[in-house]
Amino acid sequence: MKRTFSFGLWTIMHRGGDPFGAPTRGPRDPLDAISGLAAHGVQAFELHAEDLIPWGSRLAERDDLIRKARRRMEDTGVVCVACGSDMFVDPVFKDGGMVSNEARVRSLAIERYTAAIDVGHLLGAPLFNIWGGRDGAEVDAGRSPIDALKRLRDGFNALADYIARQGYAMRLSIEPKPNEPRGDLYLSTVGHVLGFIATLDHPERVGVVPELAHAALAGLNPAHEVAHALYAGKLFGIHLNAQRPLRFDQDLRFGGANLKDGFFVVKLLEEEDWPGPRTFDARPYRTTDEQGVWVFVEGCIRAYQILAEKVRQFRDDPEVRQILQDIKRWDTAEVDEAAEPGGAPRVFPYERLDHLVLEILMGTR
Ligand code: GLO
Ligand code: MG
Repeated sequence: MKRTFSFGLWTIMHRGGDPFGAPTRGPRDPLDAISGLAAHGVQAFELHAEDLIPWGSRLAERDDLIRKARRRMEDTGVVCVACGSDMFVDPVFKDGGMVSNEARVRSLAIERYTAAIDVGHLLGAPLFNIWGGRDGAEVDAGRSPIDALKRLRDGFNALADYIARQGYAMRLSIEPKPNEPRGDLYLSTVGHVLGFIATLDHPERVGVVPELAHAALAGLNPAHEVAHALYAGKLFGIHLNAQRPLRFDQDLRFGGANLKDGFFVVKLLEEEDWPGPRTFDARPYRTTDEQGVWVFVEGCIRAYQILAEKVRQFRDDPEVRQILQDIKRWDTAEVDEAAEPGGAPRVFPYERLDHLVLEILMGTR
């Protein structure tokens, strides 16, 4: 299977600013970002509509930018695999978009999402992915979380309706995150999102886009998060990156931390033959300059390829195979019957198996 690698346009357009400091890199034009991706072996991108079209642009300006982007995509062969909308920068969404306590702002959020859905459609995006940005709270006294969920339900129903009415060939997805920039976000993990989707009018139209860093923010096992989405037939996309658990959202380069987590996520995607684009949503370090951004891009891709190679090595390793076969053998009635009198507990060779993972990852085997 040929893999599609993809990046959020916002990742390579990111200027290195953080809550404590001003940008360290100059601005990057989105069209140049597309060409740059193509030049560095990337086949696809995701974007927020606003990465390409500043909010408030007139229709003629929008059409012009879309025309230019489409031409750039044709010239480079790079495709758009998902679109979303920036619902976090504009102060009007300071209390959230779809969950805001102001009805006016909730309508504005839907207006903005539908405008972005149009942009995604015009760019040929098969997915509209929503990370709610500020759909959360610090002050639970200010809004019942049940009301928040009902507002989210109404919002997602309205967007799914809009896509259907327009006849767009586009699915919807939700990207969970437990916190940041709000103290707590309502759609926090894959599990929360799967439960929530079941309450929508058309659950079949909506899926999940897990992000490794977001799972780690919640102290969860990213591979298990991805597994839940796969098991439910809801893995509509994935955001690959790295993150030390339980900290601020670090969005590290894929492979930049928690190699084992990365390995088990890649193992899952490869073994399940998941056909979707491998999208990287990380940020070059603040210390990286404009050129270094491409080192970041190549690093993400290379990390995936190396881990995919390690997955193959793990699968073909004779000792690993023997251990896995033994474990499987014990899962049969015959072996159970032959168990020692008194039913002594089985000893599983997980110590060795886990060490073999380390040897394979370290390249010492
Ligand atoms: C932030 C998210 C964000 C989303 C993007 C999707 O933590 O990961 O980057 O992926 O807004 O449109
Ligand atoms: Mg993301």
